[in-house]
Amino acid sequence: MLNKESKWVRAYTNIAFIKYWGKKDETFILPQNNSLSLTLDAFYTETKVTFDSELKADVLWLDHVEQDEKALKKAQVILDIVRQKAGLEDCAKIESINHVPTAAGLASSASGLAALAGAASLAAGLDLSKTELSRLARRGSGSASRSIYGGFAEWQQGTSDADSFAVPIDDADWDIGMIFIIVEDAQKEISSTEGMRRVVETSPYYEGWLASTATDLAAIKTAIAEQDLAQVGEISERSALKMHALNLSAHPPFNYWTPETIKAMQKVEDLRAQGYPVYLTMDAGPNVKLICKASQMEELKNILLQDYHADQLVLAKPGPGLQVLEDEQE
Ligand code: 2P0
Repeated sequence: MLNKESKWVRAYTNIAFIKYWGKKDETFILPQNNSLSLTLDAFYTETKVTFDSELKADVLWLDHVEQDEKALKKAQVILDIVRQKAGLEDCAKIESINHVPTAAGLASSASGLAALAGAASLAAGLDLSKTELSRLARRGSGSASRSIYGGFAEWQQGTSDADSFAVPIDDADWDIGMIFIIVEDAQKEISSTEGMRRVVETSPYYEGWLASTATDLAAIKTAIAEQDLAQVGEISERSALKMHALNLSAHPPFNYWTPETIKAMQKVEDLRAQGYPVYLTMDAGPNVKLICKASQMEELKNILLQDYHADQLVLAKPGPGLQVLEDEQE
């Protein structure tokens, strides 16, 4: 047991290069396949937890606004595990600030739940290893398991709660970056949880997804070790497009794209035709992310400014893992 410390903890978001798209167990959030992501420096969440015997219920303040019970639900899964581990009964106040460079509404459950796992365990006096933090973050949101680490991390699916966690793969201290093209900031209509469920239950292609993802994962780990951007990009693009193909093949079918998504996808092809090593990835929403050389991001941004406003373009480099901040925030 450490002292109980209410400190701000920062976690950066991550974007998957090999996607997590399906659960084996919804309660413990055990995935159907291993996934692999890059933690990025452009988006992060800072969170502080205070356990307080005076409180009558858990409360969550996000960006200085008190949230309703629905927003608290994922957070309470983590709080309850921490309380049980620490033998605590007090309710908690969670204060959380999302740092997003534009008004793009890109709040991320990955950074949010990873920061909460760090802050809640610290506030309860638990001294958790990174592996334990990754397992704890996973219970809030699968992708959060990967944001414990900087650079490339792989979430190993494991067989149970005990062995499903992320491990660091590479610090990504080489020439790789990401450009976010924000085509829309609206909330998605079909949550990741619902989308994954529908795909696992109904897509006739799901077995193909699982078999080919194992191949993609092995290939991308080799490409990362060789710092081979073209291979990393090609494999990532393939993984993202297959994930979106699963959605189209579900019953009933769904997709996250808008006409602007397709235009941005076309733009990536145009840039590639011009000789730039640029590859796309997309998640459970309409925005398109470009995997590219960090050293070419400014040049690429200048080209993209012909079609997009500056506030639609966010440049990101590899980011660090979970950090405990020593200074009082805000
Ligand atoms: C990923 N996504 O690997 C995939 C690709 C979105 C597309 O993980 O249900 O918030 O809380 O475990 O982690 C987003 O879903 O889902 C996600 P839950 P999560 O990044």
